[in-house]
Amino acid sequence: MSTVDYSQRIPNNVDLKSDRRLQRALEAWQPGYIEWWRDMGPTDFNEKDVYLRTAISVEADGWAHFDYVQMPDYRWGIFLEPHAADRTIGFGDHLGEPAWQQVPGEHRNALRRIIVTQADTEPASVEQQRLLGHTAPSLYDLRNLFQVNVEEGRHLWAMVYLLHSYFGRDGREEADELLQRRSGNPDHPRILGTFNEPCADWLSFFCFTMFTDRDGKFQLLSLSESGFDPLARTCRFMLTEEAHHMFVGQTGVARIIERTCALMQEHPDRDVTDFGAIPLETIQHYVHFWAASSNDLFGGEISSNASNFFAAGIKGRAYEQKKHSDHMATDGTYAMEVWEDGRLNQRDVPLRNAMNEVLRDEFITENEKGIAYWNKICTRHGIDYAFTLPHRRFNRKIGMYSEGWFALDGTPISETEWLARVDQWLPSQKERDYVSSLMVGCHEPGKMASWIAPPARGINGQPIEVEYVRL
Ligand code: BYC
Ligand code: FE
Ligand code: FE
Repeated sequence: MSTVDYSQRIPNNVDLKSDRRLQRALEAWQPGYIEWWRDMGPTDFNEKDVYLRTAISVEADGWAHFDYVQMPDYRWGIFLEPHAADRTIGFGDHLGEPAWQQVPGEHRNALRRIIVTQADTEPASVEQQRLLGHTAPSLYDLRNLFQVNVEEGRHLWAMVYLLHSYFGRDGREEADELLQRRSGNPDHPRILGTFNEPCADWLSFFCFTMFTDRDGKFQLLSLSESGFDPLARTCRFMLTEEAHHMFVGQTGVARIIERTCALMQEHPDRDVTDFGAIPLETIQHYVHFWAASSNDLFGGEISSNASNFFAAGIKGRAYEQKKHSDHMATDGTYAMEVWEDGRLNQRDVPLRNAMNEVLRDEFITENEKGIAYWNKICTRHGIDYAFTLPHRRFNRKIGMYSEGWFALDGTPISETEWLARVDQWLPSQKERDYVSSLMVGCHEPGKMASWIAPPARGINGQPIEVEYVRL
């Protein structure tokens, strides 16, 4: 079961051919997907050969195969981690009961909503990134962009498989809708805020894969614990692909910092913009924007939805089994600074209602590690600069802190003060213009744009100079 059957129109390890109805439904959805990819994916590169990895098994060791592929021919498929026969529900009110192999009627709507929300982000990100190919800083980066794009496409397939298999007619309707919403379209937008934000330059792209894909990681971790077994197994395999997306973000920003610091060290009296590099402050401002927007993706701090999802056993905490011992979470509380009547008050919130905040904590802790790694680059070059994350209250659009104004360090401020200082915190128009002026494609094998250092190594043990995309 762990080997993927590539003889089928839809590659899979779920023995799709034994379920004719489902196979036909998915094959009927497939042309719409390809049409969407051709319209809304990296349109101008569909005829190019790209050095891509494709999943060929779900085993941890050696699941990937690398070869040159034209993206519309990528073998998008359905891969679930193997089924564990005696798996039980690991948290919430159904703790210890056998995991569900079918959707329980009473949780059907909640599950569908979660799956649709997860699904919606995948094509949204491809839409957001669709024009970046033209301005890639190297062929190495161009290839990584496309790798991320095809895998986000596969993540959509993973969720559509669940909708088609387990949700009948309304699942099929939702699957169709997923190809109709459009990132940033005011009349028919994607569901979650961050996925409607423009991602038009590579600094944004690297911040997006650093922070927004990391939200993906933590949402997938919490869904991997789900009592609905097919969802858990699907998400576990998606996580293996997610690691590369965050690598792209973490190392992408690191290479920009590396380039800037090297120039600052070499030319202490000059401005790095003289050399077409990006000032550290500008990078920091982009970090503020994308980290804050990605904080929103965890939802409200106090959430009855989150409590219901946990109680129902459909969405757990990250590493629920490994890290936690009380899987009921009925007695615990979470100490939180609650924003009410224009003031922050310390309150103990019932733990189940704070599950979004618990997950956001994990996210922030991991982001801090990424920031520390970037700061080592500054130190290594003797540059006195330290990147920081914005406080979780900063620039929020979702949750209770969206009702106030908060400085970078989380201090409540007035709207007037916010307006006076926002350009010191978020990318100003001038900074955006400068960054976008640097966005010219650098498409010669082995060459890098002026604002980014080369990667430490190439893809799959290959040299950096390989023609990763044949243009
Ligand atoms: N923007 O109780 P609340 C990824 C809505 S990323 C707009 O606060 P809840 C990827 C919420 O839906 C991972 N609306 O939140 C990354 C609710 O709406 P309704 C994606 C938002 O429900 C990069 C209302 O506000 N996966 O995979 O506990 C590239 C109040 O709800 C936002 C998931 O998100 C927002 N930011 O939880 C590619 C997992 N936040 O019902 C891919 C599935 C909240 O009042 N989703 N709202 O109309 C969930 O588990 C939950 O829906 C959320 C929010 C975590 C999103
Ligand atoms: Fe994804
Ligand atoms: Fe991703």
